[in-house]
Amino acid sequence: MRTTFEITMKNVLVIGSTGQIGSELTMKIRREIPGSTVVAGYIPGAEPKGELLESGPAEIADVRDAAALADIVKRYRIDTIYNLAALLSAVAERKPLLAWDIQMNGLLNILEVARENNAAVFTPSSIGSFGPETPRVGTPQDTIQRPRSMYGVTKVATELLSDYYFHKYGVDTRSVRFPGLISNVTLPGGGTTDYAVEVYYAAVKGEEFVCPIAPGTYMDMMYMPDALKAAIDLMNADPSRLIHRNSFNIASMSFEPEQIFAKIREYIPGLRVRYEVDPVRQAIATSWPDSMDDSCARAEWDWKPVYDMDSMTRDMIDCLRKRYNNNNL
Ligand code: AKB
Repeated sequence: MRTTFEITMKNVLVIGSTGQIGSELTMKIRREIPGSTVVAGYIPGAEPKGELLESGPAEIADVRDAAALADIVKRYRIDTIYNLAALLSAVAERKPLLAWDIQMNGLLNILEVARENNAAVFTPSSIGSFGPETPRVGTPQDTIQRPRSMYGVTKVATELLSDYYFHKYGVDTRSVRFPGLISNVTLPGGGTTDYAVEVYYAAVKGEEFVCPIAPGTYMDMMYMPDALKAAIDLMNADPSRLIHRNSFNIASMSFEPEQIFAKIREYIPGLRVRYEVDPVRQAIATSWPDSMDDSCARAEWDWKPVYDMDSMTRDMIDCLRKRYNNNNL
């Protein structure tokens, strides 16, 4: 168990390195943590390409294959595992057994390999870990968690199992509850909050956006650079200051569809939107908090977001326009 405060992240395995978070997290650690080796873990069919492939090692790392995980962790002397393998909320509702298999059996494999090899583990939780009985506004760090979606069930169980491995075996597990993440490198797939990413792509391409979430539905959202900072800062935080571990509320902005569309129209006035509400996504969104209280993360590891809706929107449009002009959108 890590007991002293030091930046121990050196040999890192990112599982799910080609996904929305993984593709950017892998590159950020490779660039910013000197002397680090970051193994890009992927599953067949989602191979790393370009800079992600060329800038460091890559290995097939299916969370359901315990022997393969153990082999990678031993071969690269991995000290930190980012476990980003998951089916997002809307897909998990369509494939609940697969979601359970990846999110729970996969997590158990990772925690076991971490226990045997003294590695730290970051497995994200989500606003999806809350449910309709949770206080909606200023959702506290410690409160009712009775989600109705399979995604939420696996996220609560992830928090509990990760805490169990910390208390019972001393495995250094840490986690944040991510809001909907907005990014311009890799699209999310199958989440309830995806609309807040997709609308930027439609706006920059000049296409009509069909919104699956009803106006007036508030959810916590965050710009990817803040999410990556959280994932790295928490794993480097002084463990003696951590009262909580799995999992910290983190927040930066909360909005409903009309508010983000109005913000985008300040920069792209021609944005066209039509609503076609998806009942599955809407039911999930309605059961999630409107806005989380992240005071414990601020107090225990100095969490502080940089971006608000305006600075995020300017950066999103700028980055996506560059990609569009290079025929890369
Ligand atoms: C989803 O919408 O499923 C995810 C999440 C909030 O965890 N983006």
